[in-house]
Amino acid sequence: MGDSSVHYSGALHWPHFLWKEASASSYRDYQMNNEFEQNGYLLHRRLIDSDTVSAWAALYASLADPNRVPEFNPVAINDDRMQPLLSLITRHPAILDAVEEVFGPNIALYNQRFVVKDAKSRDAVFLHQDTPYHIGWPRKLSAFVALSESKMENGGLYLRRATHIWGYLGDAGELNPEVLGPNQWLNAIDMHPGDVLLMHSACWHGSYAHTEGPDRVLTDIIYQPADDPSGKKLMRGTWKTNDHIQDEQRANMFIRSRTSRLKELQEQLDKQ
Ligand SMILES: O=C(O)CCC(=O)C(=O)O
Repeated sequence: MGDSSVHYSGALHWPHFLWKEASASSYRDYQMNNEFEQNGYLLHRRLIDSDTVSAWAALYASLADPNRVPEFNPVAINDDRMQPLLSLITRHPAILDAVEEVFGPNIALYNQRFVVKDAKSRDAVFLHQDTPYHIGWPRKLSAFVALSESKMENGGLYLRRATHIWGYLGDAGELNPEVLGPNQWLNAIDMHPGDVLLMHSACWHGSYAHTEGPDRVLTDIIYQPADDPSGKKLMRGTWKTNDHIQDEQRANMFIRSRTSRLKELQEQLDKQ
């Protein structure tokens, strides 16, 4: 993908002047918010204790369907039988605490699913951002909770630092890393069970092909501030909007769109 160097994730060290004036109690929030805002992501090592994550992984394995028919996005798994497990993970206090450090006390859920590299989805996922696929406001983040090892060999994620700053790019699809500057370096994220990666939805990211090792199992839980009408469920604090977009409204938002036009054109081609 035109990336010449790979930087592995690690703790960021802030210049002393940035934090020495912060009081002891505010230092942690201050640092974490800045790290997320500046980089577009934040990795929490071992946020979930090993007993809990082992239980989640065992539940996932018991529910996983080896004969699943991959959807348009082959890594995405969010069928009905996964929903109770996803809902359990989604409300874990340590994850909500981490999200609170970014978005503040009023947090809503936008979407929950697993993203998995299993026998049905071994391919790489190209460099993209998620914002064009969402409705509502762009201030959203994905919480990738590792239920398995996740590294380059088994299809791990990589991110391009500080790309979220460019916001929504006006179209959806494969992004060109050649346009990025030296501060937008590639970070291959090596995760262990219980690690949680928070990623701004506008951050450019992709994943490697699974070539060896265990199936890679991550959640992709999208949280957002509770003032966004596209939120599905309040997770913490109070709603800060009286307006809530209903599923039916969401499904019928467009009379005609780029997507509906593409479908029409495809149908015409299929008839020929
Ligand atoms: O799970 C992966 O490997 C990448 C998933 C992803 O980025 C997406 O579906 O938007």
